[in-house]
Amino acid sequence: MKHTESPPIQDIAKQFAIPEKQFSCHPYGSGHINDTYLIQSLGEVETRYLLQRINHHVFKDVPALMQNMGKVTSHLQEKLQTADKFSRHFTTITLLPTHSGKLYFQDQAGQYWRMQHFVPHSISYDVVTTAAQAYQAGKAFGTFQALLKDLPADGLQQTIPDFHNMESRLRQFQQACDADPAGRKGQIAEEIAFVEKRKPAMSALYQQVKEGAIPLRITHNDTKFNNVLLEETTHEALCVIDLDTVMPGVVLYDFGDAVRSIVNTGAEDESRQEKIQVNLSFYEAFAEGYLTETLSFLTAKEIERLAFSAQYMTFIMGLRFLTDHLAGDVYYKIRHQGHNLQRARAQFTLLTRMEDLYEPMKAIIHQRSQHKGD
Ligand code: ADP
Ligand code: GN1
Ligand code: MG
Repeated sequence: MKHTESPPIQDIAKQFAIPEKQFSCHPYGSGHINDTYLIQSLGEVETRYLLQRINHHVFKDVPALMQNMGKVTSHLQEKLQTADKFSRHFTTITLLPTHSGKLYFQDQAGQYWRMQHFVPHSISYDVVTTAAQAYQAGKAFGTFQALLKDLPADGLQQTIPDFHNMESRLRQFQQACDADPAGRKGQIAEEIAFVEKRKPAMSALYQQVKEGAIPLRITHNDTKFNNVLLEETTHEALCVIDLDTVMPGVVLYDFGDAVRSIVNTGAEDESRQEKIQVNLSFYEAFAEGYLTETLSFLTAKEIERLAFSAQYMTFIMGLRFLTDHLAGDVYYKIRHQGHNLQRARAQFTLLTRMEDLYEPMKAIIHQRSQHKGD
């Protein structure tokens, strides 16, 4: 085990094959797991790159993760040259290798780093503000899945095993409750009852996955709205980013997680519960964009469970935040004491709003998938 500190960001950036000699480095983005830095060249023409420190406590096999990412980005690049994608501006992230040709650099402190090109004129948002943005996000995630559908599901390694496995997430929650290492269980009696009540319905969807009724495909597994880059003025979708968790999964995880972040009128960690509502127009726009790109290959079972997948993913995120609160905030970055509990409560409120709107949410999928024959 190495205990030395990491070198300065500037020196790490110099390990990668960027042509410029002088550049600035600034922290960037709002992710909960990795650390991102914007690298801007200081020459006449400004070029931007993103340097990321990969959290190796979360991603235990970084070389395997980077191998996945190499495979996925090459596959996407190849397909984008020939495929009939929705927009000629749609692109993929491009990794920049180190001077020795590797996709990552490991520093003297054991930290892992990677570099990618900054997609020009792009921006990402945490919260959706227009139905057009929701539609673009649907097209982007749908296209992403369509482009990956011929990559065999066993062609990639699991970067986090059992990531959206409900049985294992419930087990981790139970273990955290039993051990209660931070002495916080007493605060969350209401949330424990909330989880208990929903266990059967949530486990039933996971059971379908386990039994193979829902096919395994290559999926993204972290389809928050801020993982789509939009063109900064037109808001046309340009790229799906944050490919750390691209691995075998089911499309329901991607649809559901995207809906979780796209229909929410509040922030993911909103403390004022009345701000958390489901915007059905955003849901409809997202579903329309998504189904336009995926209806040709989704199975009837997948389509049937799309509406519920939003509840599944909102529940599992709330459960994971709550588990981390109990565990003493060991997984997600937090900005203040109780942040994970605040996030969990916001997700559970969002879930109850979705439960109230389940019928219209199902009807929208039904309407939009009418011409599907199987
Ligand atoms: P995290 O895992 O921390 O969420 P991301 O890969 O999503 O990391 O990057 C963090 C932020 O950096 C994104 O939300 C986005 O705004 C920006 N970003 C990431 N990749 C690119 C890229 N290739 N071009 C432009 N911006 C990017
Ligand atoms: C984490 O790194 P970031 O912020 O994109 C998490 C996701 C959660 C998300 C909740 C590897 O994603 O699973 O949905 O926070 N990523 C990992 O905001 O656990
Ligand atoms: Mg991200």
